[in-house]
Amino acid sequence: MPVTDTDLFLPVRLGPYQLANRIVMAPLTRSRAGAGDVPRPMAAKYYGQRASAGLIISEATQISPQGKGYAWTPGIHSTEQVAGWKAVTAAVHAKGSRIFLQLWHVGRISHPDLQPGGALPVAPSAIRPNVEAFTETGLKPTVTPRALEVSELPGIVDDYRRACENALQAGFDGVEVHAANGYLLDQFLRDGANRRTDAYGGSVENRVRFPLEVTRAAIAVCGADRVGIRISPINSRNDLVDSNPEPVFTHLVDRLNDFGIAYIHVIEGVTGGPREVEGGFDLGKLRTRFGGLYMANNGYTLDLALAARRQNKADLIAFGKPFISNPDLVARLARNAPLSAPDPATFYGGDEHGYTDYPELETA
Ligand code: 8OZ
Repeated sequence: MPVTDTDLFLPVRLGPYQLANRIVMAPLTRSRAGAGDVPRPMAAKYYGQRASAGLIISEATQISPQGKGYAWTPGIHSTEQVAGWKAVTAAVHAKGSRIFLQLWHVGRISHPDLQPGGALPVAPSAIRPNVEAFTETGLKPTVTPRALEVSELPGIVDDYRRACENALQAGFDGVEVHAANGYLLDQFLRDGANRRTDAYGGSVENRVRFPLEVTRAAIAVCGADRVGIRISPINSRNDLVDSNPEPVFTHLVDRLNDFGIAYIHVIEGVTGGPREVEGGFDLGKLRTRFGGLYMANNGYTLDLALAARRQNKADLIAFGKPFISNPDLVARLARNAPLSAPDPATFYGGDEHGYTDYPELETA
């Protein structure tokens, strides 16, 4: 039975683009890049297979060698990487979809094995996260990062700026600033990782400063209507907490609203986990403060997505894991057809198995 009486499958405006529907493929790390952190040709096949999504957000992509924190993730800082991504954006555009690049600097969620010259990972403050890093030779405990000098911050903003220029050159339709899940920008936002006593730490205004400088750089390159941001306000992923997230994220969203960016992409709850979090706050407050599009993510089913649209709680719904195992997810949702379950053993690393070989419904 086709699902009617919803606008989930109807076109919607995002900045300069008319998206085919309100369903977004969420950014998904798959750790399958080749030598030089270059996307391999199979990435073009994978993203092309999923291009019935109104919008695709690329997997998190390092803006610089320093920004890398996981084995075999792709970058957007070399000419070879730009060439690799061109095949991806061409495959997506050939199917009539749009694709934004997710800009990633991991900060302290890394390991010297993954850093240029075996350097220490960098962070707002020298506080070790209690997690393991995913290196080419397996999981390793993280080390205490080096606190960034204030004089180094403009160089990182420049790395973001160059990454945006490269993204446009590679054919991306826009960029998403990754400020979620405990990586560098989230580390600046939260007092669990940011103990700085300069202009980038302490007060809420100071902690949002660096993420806003990065967003401004992205806007300068792409235009505000082709920039989005991903946040996870009530998430403790990657050992990152805040004593009081609500004022941080309401202030951040107010400033982003002033900038006029295209969307905020909100991970509702714990990434990949429960949607309700003890000590959290009502994320609906962020939606009402923001004039652009609100993209909701985390554990959405068809029913939750239909309800979110019916109650106007979100403009766009991002699906993650269901897109791994259902390349034709939009068609399946539109028919309320069964979804196939993804195999976690093939989430990270490897070849086309578990990547481009999930069948569509007709052949399943
Ligand atoms: C899963 C595995 C590795 C990285 C995130 C980029 O949490 C990630 C990620 C997810 O945002």
